[in-house]
Amino acid sequence: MRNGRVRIERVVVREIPLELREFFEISSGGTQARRVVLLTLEADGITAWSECVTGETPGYSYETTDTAWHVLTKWLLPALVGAEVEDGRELHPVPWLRGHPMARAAIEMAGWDLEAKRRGQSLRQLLGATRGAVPVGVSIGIQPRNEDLIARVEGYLDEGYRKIKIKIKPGRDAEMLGAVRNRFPDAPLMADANSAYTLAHDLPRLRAMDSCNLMMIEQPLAHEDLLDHSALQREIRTAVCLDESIRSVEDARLAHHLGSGRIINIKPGRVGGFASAIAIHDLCVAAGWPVWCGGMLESGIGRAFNVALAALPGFTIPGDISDSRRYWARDIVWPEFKMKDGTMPVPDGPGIGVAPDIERIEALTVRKAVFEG
Ligand code: OSB
Ligand code: MG
Repeated sequence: MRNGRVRIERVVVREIPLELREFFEISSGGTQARRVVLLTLEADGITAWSECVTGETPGYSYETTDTAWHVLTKWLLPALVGAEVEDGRELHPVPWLRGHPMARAAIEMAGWDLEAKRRGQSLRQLLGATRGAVPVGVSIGIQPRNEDLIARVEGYLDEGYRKIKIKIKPGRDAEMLGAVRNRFPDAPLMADANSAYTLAHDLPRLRAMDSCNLMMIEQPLAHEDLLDHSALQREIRTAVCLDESIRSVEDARLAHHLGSGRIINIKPGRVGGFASAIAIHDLCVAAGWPVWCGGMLESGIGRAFNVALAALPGFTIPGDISDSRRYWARDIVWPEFKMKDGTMPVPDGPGIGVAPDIERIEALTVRKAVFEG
């Protein structure tokens, strides 16, 4: 345990390309080649890591790899280097900067890794979470053919995943989900629309999906909407789960007040970091809403944060936290993430509890900015 103030001496942000093993399509578009932004903070002889979860296109959020790079290198990181705090979790440079929660979260979460490593604790311990393993599922991109989708669902169920999330879009929805449900009458299935529908035009389609006995339907309506989701939740039996619409604890309070769903998918990057994610978790526990931890096709570095967060007690629904092998031919951390009996073990080494493969990361780096002082 190191006491006293800690000063951020050096900060490095890098971009590395990382090829997904399989093309991943959501309603707004597809990804094969991820452009992963990694952050390291050096302080007190410790190197803390984090991953910025932005996507390549502004199809999920307005933030992208390039907007995060801009906001980090122009505003956030110059203000971070030289900063001194009592606790790494207090690193919040540039309080006047509006928006850009994913860019800000990268700093905040690196601060959690730093603080955990200073204390010789795992992220899970620093969070006060007690579970040593968390139930997990898998998210399957839109498949053009039902038989390919069914083969994947079958494979993942055989592997032991406890929730199968199927991406949908208009034209690949009710009929397709019905075919999967027919084949797997009791499987824990859900759908994620990534905002592909409107209440005004698509209620009949949404009603058709309502009869597929899904665990939930995630983010059917507009990415910033809460009002229409509230109206929709009154029209269907299936639980509505909010993803894109929840960017802060204030959004979660509104969602509870309006009844805009019954479940929240918490992604720490989307909501600005761990502190915000914990506040949303606590609010949901108090309101009786179950939560689960979503994913953004992270490398093992981002995944380590998700697994630790999901060890909090309100995360009762399996998260979108899958094996490293489900995403990558080879992950950039050691050991890789490997599910056992439908659960992901939570690393218990200091901080993120996995070791980034620094040599490989360095070799893969296509751009890098260094801040010292
Ligand atoms: O909506 O949850 C989503 C990936 C990219 C963008 C949005 C989403 C997703 C996923 C992937 O569903 C989940 C994972 O990382 O396994
Ligand atoms: Mg989603």
